[in-house]
Amino acid sequence: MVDVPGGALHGDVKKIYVLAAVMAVSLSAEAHSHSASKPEKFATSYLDVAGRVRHGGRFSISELKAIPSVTLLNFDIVSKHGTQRIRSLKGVLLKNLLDRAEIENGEWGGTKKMYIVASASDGYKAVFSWSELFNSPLGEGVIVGYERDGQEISDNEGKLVLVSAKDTFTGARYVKWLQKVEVRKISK
Ligand SMILES: Nc1nc2c(c(=O)[nH]1)N[C@H]1C(S)=C(S)[C@@H](COP(=O)(O)O)O[C@H]1N2
Ligand SMILES: [Mo]
Repeated sequence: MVDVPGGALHGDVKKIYVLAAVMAVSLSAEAHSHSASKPEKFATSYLDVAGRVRHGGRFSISELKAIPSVTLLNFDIVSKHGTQRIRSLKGVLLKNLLDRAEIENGEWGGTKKMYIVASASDGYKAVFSWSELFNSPLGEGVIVGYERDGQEISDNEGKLVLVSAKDTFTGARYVKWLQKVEVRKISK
């Protein structure tokens, strides 16, 4: 259990620490497993492109398939639990999608203050800076994926996902059940 620093706390205070620790552990266990019990209920079949763009809107999977695709080959989704190998993931480059939607820079240098939030239907979110996507090699590995190894991605993690294949720990920005990408700008 927890190691209370000093160890000289009064008994009741100690009990409160232990209780709080037990609650924290069970809450985080629940947070981690909420999508593990019935993952298919989070399946997504469209993507919203929103925020500071001129032509936002909702893309169905067939609309995404009409955009020139890229296929990422042989990369790993690395997490602290282990590694899953993806042999092939087909989809659309996120920066291509954003170019089509036309980011509104608003002021000189505006894009450099922008970031993109990718959100999933279970509430999971990952952030990219505009510069990472458009001014670094990392951007070539960030795709909205709709087909894995020649097949529709299973509802257990799809049908849409976002991956940043050039990350070190790819698990962190692997967004299962991708639902929305939103362009935002820091306020000052
Ligand atoms: N939508 C969504 N995507 C997510 C997660 C999540 O909870 N929800 N977990 C992330 C984490 S922490 C990791 S390591 C990878 C792989 O998670 P998995 O092993 O549960 O598939 O997916 C990532 N993508
Ligand atoms: Mo993770």
